Amino acid sequence: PHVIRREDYRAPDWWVPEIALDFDLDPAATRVRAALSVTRNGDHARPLVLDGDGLTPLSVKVDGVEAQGWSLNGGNLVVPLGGGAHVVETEVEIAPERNTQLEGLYASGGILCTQCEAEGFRRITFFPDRPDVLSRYKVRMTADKARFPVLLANGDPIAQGEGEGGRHWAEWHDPFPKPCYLFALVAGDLVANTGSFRTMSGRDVQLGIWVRQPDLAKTDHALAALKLSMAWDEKVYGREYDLDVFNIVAVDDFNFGAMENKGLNVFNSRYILADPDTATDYDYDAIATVVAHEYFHNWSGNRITCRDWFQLSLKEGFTVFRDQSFSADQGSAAVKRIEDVRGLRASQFPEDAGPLAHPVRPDEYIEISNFYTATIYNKGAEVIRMMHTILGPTKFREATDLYFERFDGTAATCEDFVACMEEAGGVDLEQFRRWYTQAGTPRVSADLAMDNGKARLTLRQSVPATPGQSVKEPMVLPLKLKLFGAETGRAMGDEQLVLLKEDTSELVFENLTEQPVLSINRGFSAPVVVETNRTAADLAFLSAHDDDPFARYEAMQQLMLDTLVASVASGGTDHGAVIEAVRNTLTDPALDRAFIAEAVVLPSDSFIGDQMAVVDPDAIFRAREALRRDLGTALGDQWRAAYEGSIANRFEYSPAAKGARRIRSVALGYIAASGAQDAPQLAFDQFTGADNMTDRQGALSTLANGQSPLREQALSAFYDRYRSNGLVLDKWFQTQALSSRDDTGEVVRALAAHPAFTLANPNRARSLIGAFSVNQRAFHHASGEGYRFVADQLIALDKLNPQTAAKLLPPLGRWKRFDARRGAAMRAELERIVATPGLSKDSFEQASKSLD
Ligand code: B3K
Ligand code: ZN
Repeated sequence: PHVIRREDYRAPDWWVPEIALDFDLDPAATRVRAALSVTRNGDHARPLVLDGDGLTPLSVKVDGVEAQGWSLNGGNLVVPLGGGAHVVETEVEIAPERNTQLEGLYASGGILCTQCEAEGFRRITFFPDRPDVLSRYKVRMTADKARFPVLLANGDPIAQGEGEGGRHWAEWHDPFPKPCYLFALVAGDLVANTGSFRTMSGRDVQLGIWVRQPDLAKTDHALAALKLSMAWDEKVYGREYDLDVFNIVAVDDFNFGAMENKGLNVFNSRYILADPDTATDYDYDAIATVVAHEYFHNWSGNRITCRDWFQLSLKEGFTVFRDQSFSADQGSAAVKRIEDVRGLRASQFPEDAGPLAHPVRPDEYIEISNFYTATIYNKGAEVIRMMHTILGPTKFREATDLYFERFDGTAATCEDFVACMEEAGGVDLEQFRRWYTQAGTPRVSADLAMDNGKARLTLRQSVPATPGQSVKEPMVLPLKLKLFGAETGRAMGDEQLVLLKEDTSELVFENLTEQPVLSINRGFSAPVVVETNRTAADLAFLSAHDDDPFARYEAMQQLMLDTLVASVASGGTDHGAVIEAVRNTLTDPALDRAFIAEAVVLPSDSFIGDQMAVVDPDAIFRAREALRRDLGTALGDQWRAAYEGSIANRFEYSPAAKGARRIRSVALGYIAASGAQDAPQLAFDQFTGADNMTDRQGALSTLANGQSPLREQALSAFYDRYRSNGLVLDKWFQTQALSSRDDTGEVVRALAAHPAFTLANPNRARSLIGAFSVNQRAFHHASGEGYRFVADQLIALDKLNPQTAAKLLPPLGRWKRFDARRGAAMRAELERIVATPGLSKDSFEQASKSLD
């Protein structure tokens, strides 16, 4: 397969300033007529090459005349042109209902919709499908009025009317030049929850969240989040919305979370639909985050787009940083930071340590869809956050103002963004740019030593080798740190921001009156792994006294991790320090419950595994369960008190109420872990009595992990109640796939044959296959059956939907982290995938790179 390299970038041979599209919509056969006004870029004699994927031209015209001499080259249309400017018209026919890849124009539950990022537009019409070709779009759609009463596209509605034979039409114009990956249209039997927003300059924008009629009652939360996002972007970044309408459509079949098409976002319905009965607090939060993310793309992505796909993090890293800051402002910033770091460690750190590691700005790819990764998104966001930390909020804002002003209406690069940071921030980011070029998670060791009333802090950094990058240069690491007195608990001086730039560096603290304890990487100021010489007592101390909530959480996690890693290694069960630290946190009246709940949860099986040279899934599981049991037993009264103290009379969606539900489900988990006789009944009563999905699913998970007969009862009651709600059925599959029971592998294999299971819907595929493959103990069952099952499913899914199949492949690629037997079994499955006839380039790239 063909490798695309960043260094090969060349400006396009032809521009397309205008395009008019005419769709005659029909699920079985849609006619697409495109008229492109093209202009030659520079002095060259190369023909116009229009990307096409699976298209057959029915007609090709140049300047109104049937064209001569065009040809097809690997699906692309090559049209020789004589002059500097022409109008090129093409006509093709496509079949949306047969499009199982969900890329291009496709059908989802009777709705016709599009997904074009990254390279889906070429499945709709012939076009230079690259993000640096910006065009003004005019779109006309004709469709059967009864089946598709609503016709939407980008920009503003211009006209609509009736046609022949029960058909009708609509025309939309988008005044903002955009790359074709931002094109969208939707046709369907939809209704809208509408609202309006007055912008900072006093314009009224009509907002619409479009869904099928039965879902209308579940759209208020998304609409409210949209309004909050619009106001937030004005206040925090000075960014105003620029069209008269902003529409969002929810569809059930979607490869990703959502898509920021100009003025017409298309969403996976799981990130729109919510009511207390069907959505958890986690879902509510995710909806607000994704709505904000897609909205923020209007500036960071649409007004300023990417020059080429290697610059993807320019829009994604920055936009994730923006949505994280937005969500932090809606509730507890500390809890939000904890959640984001937990997510980074769960998905990005393993990626950076494995065969698919790549820089935030990659150098090459086979299939760009494989690069919508945690590295591009989440590490990319951390890189922006570090620049925010280095510049400070005021200069950072000046720098983003400069960036938006200078590059508005263009396709820019990561380098353009960093240059604005340097210019407006008055800082030199030369060495900092390594964050864009070097893959791998940096490691920092921090050793604090006392001598003669002085403390000497030695910092050392290293970046591990990653595929294609064996030698690494030192990075710029912004480390926030502070010392605390071990006896008094008092801060010894202010927090400092240290920029570690060398391999090694030393800091000396003088005139210390007591033994200091080091608090470092506060707020997770750098996305690195920190190793310190702090003792269990130091960590317990910080978990009770640090004044940075993230550092406090981190100290507790490190204490738990050290304890667990030691017991995996030696089988030891010295749990006293963790129990006392958890007791302190749990009973500290000054802490909010959402924070407490995060702090007392043990690190996951896989995060414990990430600390070990060779992952032993069974030993990790045993060690973690033993600690959970001891915590549950030793603090039985405290868990009961936390549980009883957080019962609500009725559902409310507020930070305080969310915190109460969170601690309640964590407490229930520990009560069950203690082996208390009444735990299953307690969970079952919560399950049946709950007035919201958070409590119901929390109870169901607890039961699903256990052996009680109430487990079956709850699972089948849940299924019966929600059998017609796809998003909730996903939870039913997922809960079972994540179960800690011994028989999870068999249960999951049986569920794959359940009538409600299908690979055709990406959410459903992810709810079973995706969830199972992150259940470390179940997936890595010594029999190797977990690997075989996942590989079978991925081979089947690849035939339908390569993008979603390839996304689910990385867990199979982590074979180097496991013992020889498991490793060989995993490799055998990867080899089987690579050898599959007709395998997509998506899955080929992921599987073959994972074998190296
Ligand atoms: N920009 C889209 C990405 C969809 C691409 C899937 N291959 C979603 C987002 O990041 O907002
Ligand atoms: Zn995005």
